[in-house]
Amino acid sequence: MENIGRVLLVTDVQRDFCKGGALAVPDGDAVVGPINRLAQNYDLVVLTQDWHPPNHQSFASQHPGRVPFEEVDFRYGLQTLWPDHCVQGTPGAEFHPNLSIPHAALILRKGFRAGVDSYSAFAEADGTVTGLGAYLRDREVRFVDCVGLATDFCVAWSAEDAARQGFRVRVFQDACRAIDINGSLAAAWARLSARGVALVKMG
Ligand code: VGL
Ligand code: ZN
Repeated sequence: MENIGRVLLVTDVQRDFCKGGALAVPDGDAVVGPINRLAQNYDLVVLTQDWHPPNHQSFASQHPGRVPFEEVDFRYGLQTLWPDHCVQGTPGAEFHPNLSIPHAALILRKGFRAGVDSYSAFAEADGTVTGLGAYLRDREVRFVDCVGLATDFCVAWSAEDAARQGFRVRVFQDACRAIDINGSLAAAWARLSARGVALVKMG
């Protein structure tokens, strides 16, 4: 057995975040091969899937006069508005067709409540916990390794929450790609470093 007590958390490797998708992350497809290889070293793999209803309030289309990538004040804080993406049951919400991790144990969907976004796999934007922290503790996981899309949003928020909950966290930079708007990537790295998250390379 390899990597005892360790989970690989694979964030949002979905069509809409890859080439031709509604919210394509630059070079997003490049994470698929490295993640497939890396996952073979883990007994426990958790996948997340961004999974929004068509009227999700993170969509700029739901706010007349607003455009994607603007920030607006929601009751739980500042929310970036996005193009419609990862709509439940649509092709854009499917995993990348070349993602191949048949032994993944859990697929955690997030952002499924119309009024609340959820970058983190551990808690929604309003603080509602998803249960992932308890799931990992029940399985005696102590180490969380993070990969996927996008580095500066869902990967970073999950890594930060994992560190906050006491897990030892690493982000594999070369198995992530960023959206990088308004300095979001630099800001994410700063927050992660401050939390003691290790930024590493697969090599
Ligand atoms: C994400 C923006 C909106 C992500 C999800 O997976 O990083 N970013 N929804
Ligand atoms: Zn989303």
